[in-house]
Amino acid sequence: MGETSKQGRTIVESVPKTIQGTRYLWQLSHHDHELAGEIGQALQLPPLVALILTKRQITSPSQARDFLYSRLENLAPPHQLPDIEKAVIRIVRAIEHGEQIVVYGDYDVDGIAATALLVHFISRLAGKVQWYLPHRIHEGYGLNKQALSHLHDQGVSLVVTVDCGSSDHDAIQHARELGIDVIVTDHHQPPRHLPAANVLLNPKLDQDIKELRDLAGVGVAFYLVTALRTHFRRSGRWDVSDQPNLREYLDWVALGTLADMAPLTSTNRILTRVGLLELSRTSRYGLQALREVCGLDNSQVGDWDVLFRLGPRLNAPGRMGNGELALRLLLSTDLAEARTLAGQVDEINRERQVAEDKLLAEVLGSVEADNSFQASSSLVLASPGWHKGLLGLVASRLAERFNKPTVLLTQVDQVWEGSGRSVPAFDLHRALDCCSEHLLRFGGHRQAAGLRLKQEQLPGFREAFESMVTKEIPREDLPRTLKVDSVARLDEINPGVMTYLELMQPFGVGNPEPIFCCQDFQVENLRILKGSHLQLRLRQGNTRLNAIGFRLLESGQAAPAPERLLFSPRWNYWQGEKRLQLHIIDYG
Ligand SMILES: [Mn+2]
Repeated sequence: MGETSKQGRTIVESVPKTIQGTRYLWQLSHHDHELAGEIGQALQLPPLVALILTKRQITSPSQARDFLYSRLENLAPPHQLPDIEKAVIRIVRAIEHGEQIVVYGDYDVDGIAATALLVHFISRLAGKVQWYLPHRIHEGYGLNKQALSHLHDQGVSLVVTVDCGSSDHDAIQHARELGIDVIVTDHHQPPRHLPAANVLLNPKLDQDIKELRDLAGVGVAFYLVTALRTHFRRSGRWDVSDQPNLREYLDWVALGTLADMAPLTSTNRILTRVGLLELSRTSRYGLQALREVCGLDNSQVGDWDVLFRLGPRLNAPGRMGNGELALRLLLSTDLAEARTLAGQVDEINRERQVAEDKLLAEVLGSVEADNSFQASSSLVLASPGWHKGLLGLVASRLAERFNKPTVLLTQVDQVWEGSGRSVPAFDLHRALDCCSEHLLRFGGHRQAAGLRLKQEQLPGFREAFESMVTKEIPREDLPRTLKVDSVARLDEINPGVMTYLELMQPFGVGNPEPIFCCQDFQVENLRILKGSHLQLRLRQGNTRLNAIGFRLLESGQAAPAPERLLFSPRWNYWQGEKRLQLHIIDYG
């Protein structure tokens, strides 16, 4: 079967529907040629681009137009979030009466970005505001009574949380008894029984909020700031012309939303798209200095850069204990200070990498030493000495490696605390909810969660969790599959197509980077770099392209002779030049 494209070329489809590659089972999904033709014609798109759009839940030319060209003006309005007006009124009262306000955040990138955003905006309104980040090891995630007592002693009368608070019943009750008002702004799944905060601002509280449901913590903070601005504009504080331009905050919103792996659809897609442009030309000293240590000072910042360069560095101080350094970097108003802070953050990130590799090796040793894990559907491991801040990172590497939902626990003050990471098919938060009789506390999302339990609960939890996973994921080892968007010829991967693929960015959760399969090429040159990276020079007809696959080979492996490649095309920036390059995901 073949398809004749508009240019009269043929996209060859003489490949089977599934192909076993070296690492993955490749699944070539069904093409809706009719819809792709309709979209391609209406928007004047290359056939390959139109085809990919049909595989991103787009069912009409107008949806395709919104997807490719959506703008800030298309954002859903703040009042869709229930009780946002209540939160605004309480914050305005605090600002006008000179009350001491505290923004209580979290130590990850989302939490830090959200804290920076709200603190910055309230200061701009001349509010008396300070921030509080809990210490990851000594205090842990969320609000705690001791911190609130301390804030009360300092004369704080209003606490506004960002990226946390939904499950902190006791601490919030304690704050209220002390006379502190609490506004919770959060995006984590709220529990069935809600805490007694003065206001709860969480898009997941209302099933009907479709467009805002997936906001990250920083996204919720951004919407609160938008509503505050509207209030002050209406009350005559600013004309439309001199009100603060909230677009300037979208660099922080993009950082937090991407790093938190929030789905990049709907509102998040617009916020991160514009936010990445803001990040690429940011005037904030902290982000400029951070880009410098990442070697990104002269290039456009993309989704990939946030996930693998900027994000890990901002996360590192919080993982190792105290996120304060990263927050001070974001808020820095002095370039020399920002550079010093960025250097420190970079150094802590290096320490984090070393510690993470060491912990991974130790956990892998435990997995291999215990035969029962081979037959199990899940991995639940506990050891008293493990570094709490690194458990999530290592759990996600194990989940990926073994294709099993993974929970790692360490001992803190006589209880077990830890992190879980899931595989795509399994809802971790729901599973923990079902096992909650064996837990003291838990919270999180479908793919990632935190939990706490007592020593005597551990065996019961392990058993209940394993049986939940076994029920939903068949025990026999499922091959890891990847959905292929389309077969492509090398001459179809050209700058014109790349322009449209760039319009489809940012890629990530909810909007995967397009994956193509190609075959019938000649390998003109093959090199193995550092024992595990594969570099190829490909030729098909008159088209030549470079391809690179990072960590694709086992060390010491002989050079492969790939007949088919699975890849994503990307621009490679090197010494001021921009070159098209195929990123190899797998070969067969
Ligand atoms: Mn978050």
